[in-house]
Formats: sequence, structure tokens, C-alpha cells
Amino acid sequence: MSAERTLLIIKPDAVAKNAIGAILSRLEAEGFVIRELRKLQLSQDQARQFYAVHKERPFYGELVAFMTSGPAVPTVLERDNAVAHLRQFIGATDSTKAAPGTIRAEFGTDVQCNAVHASDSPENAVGEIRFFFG
Ligand code: 3AN
Repeated sequence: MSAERTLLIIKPDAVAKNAIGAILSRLEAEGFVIRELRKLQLSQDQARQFYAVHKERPFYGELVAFMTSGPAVPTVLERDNAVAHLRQFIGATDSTKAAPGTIRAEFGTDVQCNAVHASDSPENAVGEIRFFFG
């Protein structure tokens, strides 16, 4: 199968836990190649824009506040079937329900502080990679 790219963001909760290296190491061991990597703090405008699909949801304000609360690490990852494989590997959105062994089960806390974001479709991956890396 041909290589595909997806966007991962190590969120502020995982960065604050000093888990950047542990998460990247798990991903590399799973066959993902790190193509781009940057540590940054999202502005309010960037966070609102990135999560614009959720703007009508009740948690939108909290989500923007959390995502701008500290540095995050957007990363472009490549492997075969990257989008679907990464979604499986990170686990369910709510860390308390994520399957054992997944990134969110290991490094996340709850539905908001869930350690990482990953693109949910190849189309969104293209847009999200462009959002951070041009
Ligand atoms: P995923 O990140 O697994 O694709 P989405 O797209 O449903 O999940 O949600 C986007 C982000 O919004 C999640 N990563 C999470 O941080 C936050 N979120 C989702 N549902 C809730 C909720 N009920 N309360 C607070 N935050 C939420």
C-alpha cells in the first residue's frame, strides 16, 4: 500500500506531562515516520479556526481555551493507511473509554484532555497539514 500522510497534534495536556518523547517513540515504533514537527502555542483565532466544525457544540469555548492553554506539537506522520491506522492507534475520544494500550488510554485523562488530535479523513488530513505547515 502506498504511503499516506496525516496530522497529529500532541495537545497541551500531554506536553505539560512531559510526554512528547514517549508519544513520538510509540508512533515511530508503530511504523509512522515523522515528516514535520513544530512546537507552538495556538492563538485564540487559530484554535477557533482549526475547530470551526465544532463551533455550535456546547464544548467549543472550553475546547478553544484548552487548546490555547499551553504549547502543542503538530506533527505530520507518514505510513501506509496513516489516517485510519492512527485513529485506531490513538483510541476513542474519551480517554476513560479508550481501549487499553492506545495513546489516549495511556496519556489522556478525559474527553477534553485526551493527549492528541488526529485527522479523521484523508481529505481533512490534507487541509489540517496545510493549516500548520503550509
Ligand atoms: P476526535 O478528536 O476523536 O476526532 P471530536 O472531533 O468529536 O473527537 O472532538 C474534537 C475535540 O473536541 C476532542 N478531541 C475533544 O478534545 C473535544 N471534545 C469532544 N467532545 C467533547 C465533550 N463532550 N466535552 C469536551 N470536549 C469534547
